[in-house]
Amino acid sequence: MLAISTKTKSAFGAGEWTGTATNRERPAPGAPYWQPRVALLLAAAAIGVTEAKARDFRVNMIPNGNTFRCANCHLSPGGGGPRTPFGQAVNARVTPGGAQPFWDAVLAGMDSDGDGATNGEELGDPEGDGVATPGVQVFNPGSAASTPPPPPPVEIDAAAMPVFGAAGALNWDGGKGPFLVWMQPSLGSAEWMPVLSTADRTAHVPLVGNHGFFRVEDAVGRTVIPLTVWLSAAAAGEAIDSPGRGYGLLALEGDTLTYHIPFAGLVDGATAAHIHGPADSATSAGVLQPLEGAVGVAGALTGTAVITAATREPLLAGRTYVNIHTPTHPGGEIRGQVAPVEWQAALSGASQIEPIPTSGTGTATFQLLGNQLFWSMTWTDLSAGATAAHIHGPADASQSAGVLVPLPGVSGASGSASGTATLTLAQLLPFIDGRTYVNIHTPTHPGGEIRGQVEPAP
Ligand SMILES: [Ca+2]
Ligand SMILES: [Ca+2]
Repeated sequence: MLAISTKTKSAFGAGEWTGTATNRERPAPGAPYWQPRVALLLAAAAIGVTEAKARDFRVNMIPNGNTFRCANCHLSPGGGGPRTPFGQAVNARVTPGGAQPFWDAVLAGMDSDGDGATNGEELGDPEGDGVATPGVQVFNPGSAASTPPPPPPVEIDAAAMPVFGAAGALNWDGGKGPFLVWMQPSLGSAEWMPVLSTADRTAHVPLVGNHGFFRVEDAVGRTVIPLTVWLSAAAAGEAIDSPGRGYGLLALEGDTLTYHIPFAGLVDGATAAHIHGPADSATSAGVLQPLEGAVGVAGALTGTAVITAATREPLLAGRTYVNIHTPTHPGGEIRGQVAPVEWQAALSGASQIEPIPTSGTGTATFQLLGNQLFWSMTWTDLSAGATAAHIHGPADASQSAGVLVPLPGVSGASGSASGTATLTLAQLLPFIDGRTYVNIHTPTHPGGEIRGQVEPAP
């Protein structure tokens, strides 16, 4: 009796190349044709095992590989032969018959078949971490004929845009993200300025000048960091008597800084404007970057500049300021500290000046636009229900200070709260200087159970 059996992994295509050939009846003498027939079967089985192993275990090494099986990588749905573009990309990452892992974020981020959807999006694992998103429809990353439908267009819900002081909360639907928010600096201008990039479908945006004109672009792989500046004569010096003011947006993409900073009320026509630094709000420093548009008693600083690392670092840390100079006030008639829009604080008992043993933790996030502060906070496992929460300052991480900005609505041992506050200059400047902290108070620890210094978000 002769048996031919091919062992396969459980993932092996069911029945494919698997089987047993048994010679039950020996042909009668004079008809010995069975031997070459069995030899042929043996050869077929051997080839089958080699090729099928190369294919089939790889099917299981990509997320949802079983949906299209061999057709992910081969033009022939049964496998073998010429490879699809995705199959070529896989082939370039493995040795013949090798079992090394090849699915990762890089392969997931490629669009091998050029149909506009990444391999990861088609296979339901956009991040390429090997964990497929449950319940998503799977498409073939090797075939442009199999492709996800385009995402619905982005629609901004302007009617629902709440406006708080100098800023608004923009909401939109549709698209697939990440998104790039644009602003038209002046009505009638053809120019648009990038504001920020985000994976969310909501953003706090500045309302500078006399109108707000925004658009949202979908599926943009750009990183734009928003910054804000709020200028006043009071910030330039106590001795300066001027109704001058300004409010603007700066956006940093790589080393390219775009800015639009309307100003008004100067007692004299502006002669120059610069970004100065590194300096906190109480000190002065030299020029890091001249700004265009310093003309007249009212106008707008508008332009684009390529900045150096020596400017970028303090800019992102809140350690630069914009100064507008006039003949009457050559040292600067109005001044404003440039601040990142995004801030955060991580709260713990260990961060209290006298460390508090507690399992309570919390996080706070902030968006600062001009003098408008949006805050959002979550906390868990406090020893008792929270009685109050505040931003305290001015103080560094080793100091205590009085209440600077109340954060109302914080109660319970765990929970979340959010709100917005319009800051005075005395509240705004220590915040940008990094000299404030969030404190949550409980009956057990009335002086504060968990605390965290407010810092620019990374
Ligand atoms: Ca694709
Ligand atoms: Ca495809």
